[in-house]
Amino acid sequence: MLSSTRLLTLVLVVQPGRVLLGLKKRGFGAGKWNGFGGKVEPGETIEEGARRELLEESGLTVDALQKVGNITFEFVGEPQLLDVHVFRADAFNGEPTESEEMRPQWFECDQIPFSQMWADDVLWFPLMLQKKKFVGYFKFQGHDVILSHKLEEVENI
Ligand code: 8OG
Repeated sequence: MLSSTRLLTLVLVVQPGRVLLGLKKRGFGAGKWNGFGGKVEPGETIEEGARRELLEESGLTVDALQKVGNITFEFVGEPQLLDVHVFRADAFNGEPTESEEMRPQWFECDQIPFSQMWADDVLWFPLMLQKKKFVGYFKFQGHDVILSHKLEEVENI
């Protein structure tokens, strides 16, 4: 039975022709390349949580964060849904720096390592890179298989 929802953030730092990803070194999604993010803590807004996790995991701060997506994940057999708020930043301050959780690396937009990323990412990264907004729902069996999904572009998020 689904009982609760966990609020998470995900930030993609994008520059013309390239995107910054981090290799997750431990915990949920270890071994996968991903944007930077994590749980929203009590007392902070979703955007504050996104900025905090970005700084903790990559060493970067950003002036503006654009909300680009909202994705709900269900994992069969797990009671908690994940509600992931996806942001894009087109400018940053600082130098990408390895943290205990992430090893950052720039990827050309035509060389994004989708085979080493969450299976849903190949479906929505193109929208994010085109600055399109989207809402998605993905039902996973384990961490690699998508049983069903919905993904739609939206005007506002
Ligand atoms: O705190 P923790 O590292 O466990 O947070 C999980 C991070 O992973 C958070 O930034 C949200 C992100 N995330 C998921 N599922 C997926 C997914 O399917 N694709 C991508 N790109 N990120 C995901 O939880």
